[in-house]
Amino acid sequence: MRSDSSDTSKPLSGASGYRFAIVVSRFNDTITTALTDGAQRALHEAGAREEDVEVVSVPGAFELPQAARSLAEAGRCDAIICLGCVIRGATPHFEYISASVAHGIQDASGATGVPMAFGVLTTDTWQQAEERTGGGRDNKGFEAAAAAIEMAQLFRRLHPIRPLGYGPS
Ligand code: INI
Repeated sequence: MRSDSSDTSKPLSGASGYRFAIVVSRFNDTITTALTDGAQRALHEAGAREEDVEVVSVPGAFELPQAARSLAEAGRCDAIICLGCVIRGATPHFEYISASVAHGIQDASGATGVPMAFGVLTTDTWQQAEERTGGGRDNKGFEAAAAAIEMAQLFRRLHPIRPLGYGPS
């Protein structure tokens, strides 16, 4: 078992009765579609019902925190899986987008009380992104969904009297 993430080596379970959103960016869409496939595989394996998984698409990774926060504030889900792919180019654009997405997702989760998993690849090359989006359990979308399932379960244990998808109030 890796020590830095949810354990994806064992079968996933316990996602039935929870609602999830996948927020995915269209930039580098071959990669982000493969991340989405990985996340959906994990949710399905864990028993999430298809109607309890909402997929929302946004233009680029920069927009992920905005959409995730809006979904969380609407009380639509127990956990949100944010998926994107930022590939380093010749300008500092990469640094600005990567940092703002990571901080934005963290802030959105903290402000709303809804767990959000970070499934945003930040790579130097397209090949590195492809290597992380295959059909196995090491697909980063699969891993992000596993983290989201674990956090949804944890938050329900920590806040048993709150309704599903509680907001910040
Ligand atoms: N968005 C990405 O998701 N990945 C990238 O690699 C990327 N690059 O390289 O520019 C990117 N840019 C778009 C950005 O996320 C916003 O959609 C855009 O700036 C409009 O707000």
